Amino acid sequence: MGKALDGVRILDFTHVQSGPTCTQLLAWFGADVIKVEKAGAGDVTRGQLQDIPNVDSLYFTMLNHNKRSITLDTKHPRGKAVLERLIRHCDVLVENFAPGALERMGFPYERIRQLNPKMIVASVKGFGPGPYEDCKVYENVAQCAGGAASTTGFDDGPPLVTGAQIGDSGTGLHLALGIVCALYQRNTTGRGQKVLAAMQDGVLNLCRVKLRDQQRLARTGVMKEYPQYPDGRFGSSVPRAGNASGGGQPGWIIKCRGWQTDPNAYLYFIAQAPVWKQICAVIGKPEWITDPDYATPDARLPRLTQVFGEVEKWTMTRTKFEAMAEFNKHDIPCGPILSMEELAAEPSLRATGTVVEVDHPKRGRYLSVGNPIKLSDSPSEVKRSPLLGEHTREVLGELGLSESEIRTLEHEKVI
Ligand code: CAO
Repeated sequence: MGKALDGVRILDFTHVQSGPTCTQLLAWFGADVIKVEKAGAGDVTRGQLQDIPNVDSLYFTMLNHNKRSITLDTKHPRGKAVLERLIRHCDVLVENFAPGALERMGFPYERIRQLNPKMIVASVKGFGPGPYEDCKVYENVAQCAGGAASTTGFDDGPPLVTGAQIGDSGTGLHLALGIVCALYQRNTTGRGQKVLAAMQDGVLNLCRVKLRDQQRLARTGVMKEYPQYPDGRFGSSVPRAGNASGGGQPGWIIKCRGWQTDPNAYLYFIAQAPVWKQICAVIGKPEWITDPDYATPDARLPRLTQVFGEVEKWTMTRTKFEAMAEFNKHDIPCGPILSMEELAAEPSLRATGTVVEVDHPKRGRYLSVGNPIKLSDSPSEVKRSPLLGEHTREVLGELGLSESEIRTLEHEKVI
């Protein structure tokens, strides 16, 4: 059995994080991803946050698995000629340049379409059409502009960005879906099209529950599952909710044994209504099962602080894993706060390929994430990222360039 995207050729003009996550996903599913990098320089992340001098950084290696790398100066006339061949050769062009860069290079969409009407041209930009469409954007700008930061953190503190790269990797995921849809539609239309995933839009899409809450707040003036209720005040926009669950079942992060010295000795606990009796029994508050102040979800809403306080008294005498094991026996939903150290060592994640060890000729073995999406008939195999220009000659040969043409390009530093 081949791979899901066998035969799909991607001209990968992406750099930094958002675009590379998209093309890495497509490569994991079997597409031939040809990453085009600036001659002599390469993707800027190769040299950023290096942990080993002069060796491709983990930043780069973990975002560019299963790709081939060619170097090409696409502003040089001879480089442009090679790029034209690449456009004819590939199915999809993916880019996340600053707005207008592709046009300045001489390759607006119309020109690409002329060269290859079947080509899908997929872009990540910071913003969609509107007042900010010309702005450069990085991860945290998108988190702030997409509604994540204003709703993250505690009510008495400043907005917070989150560690999950929802602006970059999140938008890369959105773009990958757009590309696969456009490829699917091309099967019937025979035509390519443009695909745009704006980072602000992607973040807002992931923050949709907060847009839901904005409308609830506007209508009712209060959100009873938020920690501000009943003692705090609500303003006109959705406040930061601390660790509240954001769903119909209240939750909070509570301390477990060792929290004084271990920053991750915590558990996320959910006071799920269907298991309220079990919760009361486990934490030693059987009277709450019938007490009208605690017996129903609505009665508990103004008393969530007391509820979580009592649960915490119980969890503080156990490790997060002991507490989880006990709660799980009674179907009570909860989850330990896992550190990166714990995740890196977790055998079940290694077994499923979600965390993989990869060999690299210059850095040796390193740890990476593997494909988080599992297809039963198209399993992903994670291959190391390419060295800068490792496949230039190979790809130019496939494009039909002769040895003397390739030497000329080398001589003129176009590749
Ligand atoms: N040969 C010759 N020139 C090349 C080239 C190649 N192979 N590849 C890229 N270039 C040129 C581009 O044409 C561009 O030139 P001009 O500025 O003259 O048009 C130049 O390199 C730099 O491109 P850039 O503006 O995209 O890069 P930057 O470092 O200044 O900005 C970023 C980076 C990420 C802010 C910007 O690309 C951006 O906003 N992208 C869209 C949003 C996005 O994806 N952000 C997430 C990034 S990850 O946090």
